[in-house]
This record gives sequence, C-alpha cells and structure tokens, in this order.
Amino acid sequence: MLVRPLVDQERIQREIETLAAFSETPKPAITRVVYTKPDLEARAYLKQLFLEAGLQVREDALGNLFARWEGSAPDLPVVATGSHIDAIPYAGMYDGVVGVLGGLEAIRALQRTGFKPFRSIELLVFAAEEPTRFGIGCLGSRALAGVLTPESLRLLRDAEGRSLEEVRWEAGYMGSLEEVLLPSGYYAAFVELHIEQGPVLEQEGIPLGVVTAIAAPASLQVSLEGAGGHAGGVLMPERRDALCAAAEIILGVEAFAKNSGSINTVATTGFCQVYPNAVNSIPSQVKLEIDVRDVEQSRRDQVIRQIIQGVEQVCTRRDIRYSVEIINMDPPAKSGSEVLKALVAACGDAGVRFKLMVSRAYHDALFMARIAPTAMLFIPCRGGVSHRPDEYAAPEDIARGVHVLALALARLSLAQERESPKDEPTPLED
Ligand code: HGY
Ligand code: MN
Ligand code: MN
Repeated sequence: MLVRPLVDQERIQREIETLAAFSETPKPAITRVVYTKPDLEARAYLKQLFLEAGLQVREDALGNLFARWEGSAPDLPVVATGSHIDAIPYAGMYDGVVGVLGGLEAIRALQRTGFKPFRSIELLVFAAEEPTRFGIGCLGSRALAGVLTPESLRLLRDAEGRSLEEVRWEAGYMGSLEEVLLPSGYYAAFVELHIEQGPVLEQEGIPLGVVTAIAAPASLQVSLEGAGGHAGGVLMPERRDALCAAAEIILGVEAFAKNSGSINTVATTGFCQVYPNAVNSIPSQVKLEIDVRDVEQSRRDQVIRQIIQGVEQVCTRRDIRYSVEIINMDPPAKSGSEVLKALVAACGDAGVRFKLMVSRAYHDALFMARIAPTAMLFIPCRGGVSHRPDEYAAPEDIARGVHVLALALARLSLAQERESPKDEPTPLED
C-alpha cells in the first residue's frame, strides 16, 4: 500500500473533548438526544470541521449528514464511513463519536499523504442511531436504506407526544422524507469504526476487532393496566397491582434469555414507567420496553415468543389488561467479504493484530449492510463499559483504529470493481 496515513492523535482528542461539551448533562455524562439543542450545536461544530477539511457537506430531510471527498471518478458508487453522535441519557463520550471524528481524521490523514481518491469517500453522521427519543434506533440509516418508509417515519412520536415531523421541522429539517432513500448501488462499501462496547478485545489484549456479523436486535413495548387505589385502604386479596405483574414479567425476560441455550442471547428490560408512581398509591399502569438480541435470529424470536406467552399467563392470573407491541425485529447483518478483505489487508499494512468477532451491539452498519457491502472496525473500550459516563477509549487505540480505517478506505477507494451487498455470507460465530 502506497500511503502511510499520518494520524494526528492529539487533534482527535481535542475534537472529542469539544464535541463532549454539547450535552444536556455535565461531563463526564453525555446526553445528546436527536434534534435537541446539544445535538444541533454538535452538528454545527462538525459541519465546520468538515468544511475546513475541504469536504462537500449536505444534510437530508431527517438530518443525516454527508461530507464527501470527491474522487477522480465522481460518478462511481462511493466508499463510505461514519457513525452517529446522538447519545442516550448519561452516556459516554466515545460511542459513535469515534466513528465520526475518527472517520474525519482518517480522511485528513490521507489528504496529508497526498493520496487522491479514485472513488469518492463520504463520511456520514447518521440521525437518531439511539432509540431514546422515538423508541426505535437507527432512524437515519433505516430511512436511507429503505428499511423504514416515510409513512412509518411520520407515525413516530416522542414521549411528549410530539411527532417526528413536528420535531424535525422545528430543528430546521423541512425537506421531503421521500428524498432520504438513496438510489440502489449508491455506495460501493461502508466501514464503521466504533468502540467494541464489550470486554473481549481488552481481555484478550488484541488492539483491533474486524466485525464479521452484527447481532439481530429486537424491541417490544408491554403496557399493563390493573386497578389503582389507596396503599392503606385496599386489602391484598382485592388488589390488581400492575407493577407486581410487571415484576414477574421482567424476571421472565431475564430467565428466558439465560435459558435460551446460548450465551449469545441477551434480553433487557431497560425502561419501566409506573403510574401514578407514588409510594402510597397502588400502581395501576406500567409501561415496559424490552430489548432482545442474539446472533441467531431464530433463537431470539423464540425468546420473544416466550416473553409474550409469559405476559399472557401473568396477566390472566392477575386479572391485568395488557397489550404488547413489537417495535422492531431486525435480521442480523453479515459483513461483505470484499470489505472484510480490505480491513484485514489494512491491518496487515499497519502491522496490527486483529480478531474476527461479532458485534452484540447494533449500529448503523446493520442497515447500511442492506444497501452496500459493509463491515466494522472495533477498538477496545476500558472494561468493555459503554452507555455509561465512565466509557473510555485510549487515545492510542483510537489513533490505531483511525490509521487502519484510513488504509482500508484508500484500498476501497482504489477498487475498480464493486461487489454486490448480497455476496456470500461470512459465517456467524456462535
Ligand atoms: O443499543 C445499541 O446496541 C446501540 O448502542 N444503539
Ligand atoms: Mn449506543
Ligand atoms: Mn453506537
């Protein structure tokens, strides 16, 4: 490989620190929910950095942000990289950000070496990767990949009952949602650099992960309605306590995942809303949001069936009204072989050891894999911790990931042929 990308480690750190200041919560906790003031301020900062790097910048009607380094073959399918900058409440400062600022630094490092792209290289900042505001994750990548239609997007509402339409317009995104979907064959390849959000690389002392597959995520909402009343006045035999029913259901979620037969099955009840939520009032209504994942879709779906059966049994026995809504049940994504080859070759060029692995977290790459050959690069994060204020990635690990990403982007940009995203699947590690 001709290029020796010169990664500016200190500059990436400064930019990560600057971006972290755009948050609803004080550092080290980052809260940056889509279309809120910190999100819009963070976007404005990124657009300024992209323009300084000489990239062509555009945003679509949902707020997906595109920064293009034009190649000498501008009409050919483009090589893309990128991630997200929205953050769940009380998160860390590296989730998603490493892939956005790292992608920018990979481009700048190639620019410094005098590399000239053949295929254009485009950096993406996807809108709403986290499910925080509208209950379903990866809105931007689902929409541009055609997995979510404009009609489905228009049905989305946040916890305050505000529609996606209303909120995005207020944030200045007034374009037509029909224009978000990208034409078929638009991208030749997509690579996402991300922290592992797990402990494997650190435990095994391996500096990079090359992701062969992304686990299949699903989420469902369970609404329970019993009978409220005075905590002192209503005797136990008369009660229809919605929170006690929820407690049994939540323990069932845990048990079904633990007893699935595979360590790769995970399930979490991460959201529990109680009404009226007063110490001396019997809970009459509860809303649960449950997240279920597995690298094997059939095993995940079996757990979902068990959860739904469990809701029916508990609520029948306790005389609780219930409803279950499936929010999303996505298939897993398998990485594109040509992109995997480019990542492995780039690790070789850089002399960096790597591990082939599965991503248990989902990412925008899960949906980019529907429209382009896709793979991911993981860097270690301390203790495998993520979605917490103490999330941390070492500067040298970030710089190493950026270096390999730059080499891979250079290889992919010079590739004459574009493989189809439906290339032979790589084996799912189970
Ligand atoms: O939940 C996830 O896997 C991602 O971090 N949104
Ligand atoms: Mn996340
Ligand atoms: Mn992420």
